[in-house]
Amino acid sequence: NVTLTIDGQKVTVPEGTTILKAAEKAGVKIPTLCFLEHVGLRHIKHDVGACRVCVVEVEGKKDFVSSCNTPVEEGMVVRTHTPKVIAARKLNLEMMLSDHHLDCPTCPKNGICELQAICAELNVRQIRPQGEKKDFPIDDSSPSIVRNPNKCIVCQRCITACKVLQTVDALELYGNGFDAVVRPKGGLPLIETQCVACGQCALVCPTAAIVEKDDTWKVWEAIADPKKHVVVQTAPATHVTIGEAFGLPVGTDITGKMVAALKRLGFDAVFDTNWSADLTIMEEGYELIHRIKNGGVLPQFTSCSPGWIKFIEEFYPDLIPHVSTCKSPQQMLGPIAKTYYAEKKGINPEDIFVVSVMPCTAKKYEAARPEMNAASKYWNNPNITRDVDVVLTSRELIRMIREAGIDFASLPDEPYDPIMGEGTGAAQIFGATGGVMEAALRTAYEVVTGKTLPKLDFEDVRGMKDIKEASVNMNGVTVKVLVAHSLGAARQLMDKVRAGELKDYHFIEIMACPGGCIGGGGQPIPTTVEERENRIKGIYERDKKLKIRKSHENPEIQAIYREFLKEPLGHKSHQLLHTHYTP
Ligand code: HC1
Repeated sequence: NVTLTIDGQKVTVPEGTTILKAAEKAGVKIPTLCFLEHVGLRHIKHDVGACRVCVVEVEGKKDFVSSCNTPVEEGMVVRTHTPKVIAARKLNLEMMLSDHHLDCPTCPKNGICELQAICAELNVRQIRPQGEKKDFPIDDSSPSIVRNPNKCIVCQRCITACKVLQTVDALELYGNGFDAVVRPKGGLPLIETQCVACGQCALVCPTAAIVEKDDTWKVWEAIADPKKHVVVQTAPATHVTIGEAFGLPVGTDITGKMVAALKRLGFDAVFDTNWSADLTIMEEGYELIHRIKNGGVLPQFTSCSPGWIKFIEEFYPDLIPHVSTCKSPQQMLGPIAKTYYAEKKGINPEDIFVVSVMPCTAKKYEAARPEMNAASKYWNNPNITRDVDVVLTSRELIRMIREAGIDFASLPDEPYDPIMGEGTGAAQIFGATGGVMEAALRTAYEVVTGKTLPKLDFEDVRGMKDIKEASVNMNGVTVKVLVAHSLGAARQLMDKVRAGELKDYHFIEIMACPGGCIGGGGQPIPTTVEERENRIKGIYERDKKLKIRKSHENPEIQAIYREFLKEPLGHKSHQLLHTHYTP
């Protein structure tokens, strides 16, 4: 242990503790800006000391030291809030503002900008140094993410998220001093880099230097068009996250309120991606059984997380034959809306406009993939272009609800519309890491054994551990499964698959984001480790509450097989619900 004095108080902390943490223990709050305790997972920290907002005076040292990354020393005497320290912090912030555009009223982060908040907290009222305003071009080359380097304060949180958490490493620090900026590797437009569109950079960016692409205007236009029949689907993770923005506790189940809000926004029908998650389980579960019985490529990998799909295409193309051919639930609902639903309702599929509400920035990229046009091929009609026309992130839906003046927290609960509105508990847990696997096991066990599963909860695959493992005996075969979340964890598993070390495993679930979709790049900010954990709690509580908790027992899924698809992996399923990735 080390004992030091902070603002006159003696504090004893373990060796290696930073001044910032020791001060916290002494009840002293030092302001921070670039510091991030946990980038997505508890073991990934960001303490580069770049912003120098957390500086303190240490007796005997000539210069101020940044408290976030300076370890304590025996006998150290620290002063955190002397007039000199306060003035230094303010000056550091003023330097940051001196070349900033200060277009706060129209900034996408207006009201939730950490730079704005810290300036308010530290009572910054003037900008003495005057620098030349930055003049970088805005990079909107990605369908998911917009980079505005003029708003970059070089905190480098995005670099840690991309390089350490996700091991994608698409961003770099370039230049120095006033000219320093974070940019895509080699100065390329983002779309030309290895970026997988996961949006973890946008979650940690304190300003609007990296944000989701705003597509809300396309949805307003579609709703205003009387010719269009505009339907919307809501992802599993959104059921427990949208409420945060309206003051409800993190993890609150706001399903009924979200449906009510979407109806008030003017959507013609409100459907649930949970319905198509159940459909995915039918197709993916049967695919797994088929691979096991027929000597197919194993382990099978899940395919619903588009950031993960881009990651495997980019870094492990040789392993693509392991990836399930199932499209994601988002991309299953789209073509079904423009075929089965269109037929049942007698609506011209050309007039159907499908909107998704997703926790994920990569879903925008997924929907824009050229092969995601199954309805067009089904009808042989080039006027139908995409299966899913627009993807909104959770944050965009929140903005639309605010724009429409809807008092979200006091809305009544309203039900989804029939045909694609029913979702089971199995589908609900798709939103948390391990959920797709657990849902698949609930169905595969009963299909293979013909017996009722004695216990529905597969606790081993739940929770925030990076890599989880379980095995289930099905008619004498021990089915072995693995689950990983975050692409850094996925990389660990992929290296083992490549080395032939996981040959006796059958199924691997990968979700690109820490915690699964509840921690997606399009979710409400902040998305900290604590938020992720509370959202996961909300997901499993909703699963427990639902009467039907297994995908194959969903009556609307049984209906689509009876009336339209006929059987899992059948002809229509292949036309509409499956795809192939080319190595
Ligand atoms: Fe997900 Fe999925 S669970 S990928 O995380 O399979 O985004 O929520 O919608 O499609 O269902 C996301 C969430 C989501 C799909 C489903």
